[in-house]
Amino acid sequence: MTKPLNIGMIGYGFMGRTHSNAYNRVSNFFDTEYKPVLKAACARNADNVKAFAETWGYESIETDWRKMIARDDIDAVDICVPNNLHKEMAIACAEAGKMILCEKPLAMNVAEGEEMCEAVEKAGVVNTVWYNYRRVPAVTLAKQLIDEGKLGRIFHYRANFLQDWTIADDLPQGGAALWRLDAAAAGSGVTGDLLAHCIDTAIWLNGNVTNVTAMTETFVKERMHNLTGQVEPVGIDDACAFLCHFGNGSLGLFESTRYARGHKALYTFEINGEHGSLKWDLHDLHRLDYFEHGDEGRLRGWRSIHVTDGDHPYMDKWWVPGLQIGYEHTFVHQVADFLEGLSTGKPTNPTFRDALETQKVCDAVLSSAESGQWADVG
Ligand code: SOE
Repeated sequence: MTKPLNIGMIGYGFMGRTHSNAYNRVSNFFDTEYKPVLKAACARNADNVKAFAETWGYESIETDWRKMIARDDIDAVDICVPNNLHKEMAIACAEAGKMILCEKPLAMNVAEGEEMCEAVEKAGVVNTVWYNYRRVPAVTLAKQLIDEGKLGRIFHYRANFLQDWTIADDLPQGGAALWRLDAAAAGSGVTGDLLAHCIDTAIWLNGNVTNVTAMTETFVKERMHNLTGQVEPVGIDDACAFLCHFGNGSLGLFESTRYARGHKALYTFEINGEHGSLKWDLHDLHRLDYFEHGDEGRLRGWRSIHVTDGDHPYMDKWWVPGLQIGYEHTFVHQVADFLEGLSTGKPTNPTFRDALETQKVCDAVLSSAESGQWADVG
């Protein structure tokens, strides 16, 4: 007998679509006790949210998020709005006793994130943050191999997230799809938007970051603001690079930019350990490259594991061995784990508290870039 989990979605942008798709698909593939029901979608623009609700199958709409979270027929709220709205909504949801699935990054900064953690912990509500790349099967496999000790002592962690969509200097900032360029809505640029993904994965795979030294650049200094109609200074970082130490003694090197012409979403990482190394690339997301020093010398070399077999993470739930899945499935996996967590009582990682660790690194990165000094994390 399945039990309904009534979802209230706030927002209808790119992430609203990825999450709605996941709620719709999950029960076709994962056998969970709870089953999501798309109860209500909420946004200020009634026509737009109505169209969104019809496309994805939401039963009703609301134009006032406070009204939606007060509804008795909503169990869990999905916060899919710009970063500057996360805190207020999450705290109100916690006070209303709703479960929360919050889009990344957790908050605008650590201070906000702390308040959010306190609110969910005080209310005892189930919570998670959508750092979806943890649930690419190849990335989850990397986690398994590291936890089994296959790499031994880790020396280096390297990650990049490269895009090229903001190079044009006549691209406006602010409003609808362009809020990521507006510091007031996003908090930061590539640091909170893209490096946050790299940091989340890195902490998950390699443990905590202790200190950082960073540089940022804003290549286009002024852009027209869609909400004011004025040309205004750009407050976000267009590019960011940082070095760091991890608590386990390894060294980290991270770079992100929206000015790497030719790269659309090139998220890569490489980890070098005493006994082996791992490499992963989002553009080829179903492969994990693995080098094992213990292999017989004549045969030693990088092997490219096609992570599509039944004994690979999540893959027994999909098609037959050898057939790939993709980006949208990472969100399905997060919903599946969330539903499983409701049955087992096990929190779905990353919780707000886990995601606060990423926020601490982001804040340290931005503070180091500003001061020109090394910054301690947290
Ligand atoms: C930005 O372009 C963006 O959509 C991020 O906001 C997402 O978190 C990332 O996964 C892909 O790129």
